[in-house]
Amino acid sequence: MSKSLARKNGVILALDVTDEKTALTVSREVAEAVDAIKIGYPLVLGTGLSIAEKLSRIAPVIADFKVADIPNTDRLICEHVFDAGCDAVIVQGFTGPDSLTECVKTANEYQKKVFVVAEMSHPGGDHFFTDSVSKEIAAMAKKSGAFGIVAPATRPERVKELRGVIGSGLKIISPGVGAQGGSAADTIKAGADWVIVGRSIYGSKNPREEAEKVKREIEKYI
Ligand code: FNU
Repeated sequence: MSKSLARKNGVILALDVTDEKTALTVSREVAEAVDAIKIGYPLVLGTGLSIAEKLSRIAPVIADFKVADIPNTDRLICEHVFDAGCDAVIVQGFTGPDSLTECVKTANEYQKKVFVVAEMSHPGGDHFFTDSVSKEIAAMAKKSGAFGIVAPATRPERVKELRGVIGSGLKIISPGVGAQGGSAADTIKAGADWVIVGRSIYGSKNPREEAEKVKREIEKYI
């Protein structure tokens, strides 16, 4: 039985390492300080999707595949993700309501979760995801019954605004802390439920210590 996401520490590890041994070692080291492990193409293409089941014994796994296709293809992808033991999947919203609805429907059948990217964290991330587009995607995520959205820790003011759009019913997970320059405390204060942290944890000499540091930075705000 795979684990289910619940907030204790407010930190999600972005595990973009590419070999299984490092992935399992880092995950075991930081397990007590994080609430979930986010995996994506780097790790899954490097090791195979079977890594998801192994990691799901350590912590809930979020599959960051930014699913962005027609409804039928999205459903097939989501089925594989959930069959592999993942607790949640990250999908794009720009493909429109029918694609998103199919992802949410599939997740509901498995009693799993969908997060919708509302706005991306990198410098070019607001080029097409303009304020109004992000808000529209967030509103669509709410309407679709998704579990939550992804919003940029590099722009806490956007996290705040998107929280205003979705209200308190949906969760916000925010990447961009550390290596991309975002502050964990500012992101949580702006309304995120979890910060997503990758390189500054798994790339450090002491991942456990780094994860604990992020956890301590936000504990008074969660
Ligand atoms: P780190 N990620 C992101 N920005 O960074 N899924 C987004 O807008 C988004 C994401 C992911 O920078 C990114 O792919 F939608 O090393 C990476 O896995 O801390 C992680 O979040 C950030 O990693």
